[in-house]
Amino acid sequence: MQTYSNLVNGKPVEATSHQEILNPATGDSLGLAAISSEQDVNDAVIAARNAQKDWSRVSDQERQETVARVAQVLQDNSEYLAELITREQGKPLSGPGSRFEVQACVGWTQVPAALALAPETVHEDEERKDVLHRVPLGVVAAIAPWNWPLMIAIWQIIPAIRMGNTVVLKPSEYTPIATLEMVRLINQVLPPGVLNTISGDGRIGAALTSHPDIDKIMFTGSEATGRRIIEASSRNLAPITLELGGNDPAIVVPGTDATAIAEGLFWGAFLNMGQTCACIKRLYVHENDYDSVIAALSDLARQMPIGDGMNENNLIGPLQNKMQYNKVKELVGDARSNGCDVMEFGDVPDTGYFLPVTLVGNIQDGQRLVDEEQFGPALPIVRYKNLDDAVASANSLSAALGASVWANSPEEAEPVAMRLEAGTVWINQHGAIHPMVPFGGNKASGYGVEFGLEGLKAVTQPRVISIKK
Ligand code: TXE
Repeated sequence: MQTYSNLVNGKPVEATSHQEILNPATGDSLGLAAISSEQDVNDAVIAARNAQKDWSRVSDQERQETVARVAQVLQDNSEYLAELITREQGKPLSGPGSRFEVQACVGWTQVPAALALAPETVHEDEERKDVLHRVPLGVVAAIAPWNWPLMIAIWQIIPAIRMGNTVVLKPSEYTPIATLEMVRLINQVLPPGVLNTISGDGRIGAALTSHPDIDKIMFTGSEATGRRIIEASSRNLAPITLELGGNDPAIVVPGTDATAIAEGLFWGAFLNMGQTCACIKRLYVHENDYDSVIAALSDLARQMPIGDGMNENNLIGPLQNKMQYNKVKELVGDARSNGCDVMEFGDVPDTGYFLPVTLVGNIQDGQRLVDEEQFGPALPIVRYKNLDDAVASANSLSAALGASVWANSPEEAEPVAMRLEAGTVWINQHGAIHPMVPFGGNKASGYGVEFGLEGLKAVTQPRVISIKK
């Protein structure tokens, strides 16, 4: 059986234990992924620390060129990586699936490669000049989740490397293989020690985030783990970028043409089988439009081919893991037992963690499927009587990553959008992230932003050079 190793200082690390990774669509074995020990974590941090001295002295232009070469490696290996993602994570090759994920990795690498943070004169008068420089923090610990395993890892590691930091990355224990392969490939164009990996579950993640020699933590995952990481960081005082998922509301403004928005709403909710931090997780529709929105979404759901994502005709794959599969089933079961209208679509294969595309009507705030993050293909659709109520519902939860407003024109949507509490409020689209546009949560969805110039700043520290004239 093929084994997949961690890479430290540019070399594979011999592991004493491994875990078998299974394809969530078929149950087939994909191979054995290394499990790191605490000693491995320490070795990786030391390697990253040693490499960082030289890497921070490399000229900015050379670092830009190196990161551009990383983008090229991703592009050259895109089909190989996309197939690995589909086999390991489950999202289909086609549609907004694994090929789309790898192209996002390419884009989110090219953009930081082309950006720079120039020194900024923040004050100048006859007596003095003060210039703000952005210098690397040092060693960045990156903890990635399983839903977009390569794309989110790239979001964490590329800005860090671009700005002269080195990285120790831990992929999720559910999806280590594609990430370990991606890191092996891009290490071909990185100096040894700039990007290292460790792997394993939360215990290994905790050993990394509490390591005394870490200077920054990038984390995407659950709120509970985010809180543990904040506590762990008291050991190293590392600043943290925390992306803790959400429970994004979407509001359809009264009188909106349901057929015009149905496709945007559908993929806003069911992208990656709903396993996306910024997916629509609760939909608020005016009582007069409720039937037409459900009809338009049902028409789309009926047409969606579900099955193994290696078959290019399929657009909906399995859930990634049993924990998530059980969680979604439990929340839908709770809605059903409370008398909600559970509408299921699609022929679900009997192997793997497949669930039907599910719309849940006749449901209200306060029910578990509305209030808890389902992170799966089950969308609750809540009727409202007036917009003020919908806005109050949207803002009523502590999660506040994204939100969206849907209307016949952006002008109609914007006043509603301005009232929503979220890191990003989209109009007539949802989850439409872009590598130049800062992205992050408000309230319990975390703090700090990724992407664009703000994302680069987040992996640097300010250093002021103050000159007496
Ligand atoms: O998350 P965890 P899980 C949500 C989603 C899902 C729930 C649980 O609702 O159902 O979280 O998923 C590492 N110190 N999201 O259990 O545990 C872990 O090994 C350091 C939303 O997968 O937060 C993995 O690499 N690291 C989300 C990563 O944290 C620790 C994406 C995420 O796992 C650790 C994923 C510790 N103490 C789940 N404990 C999003 N924001 O998109 C665990 N880890």
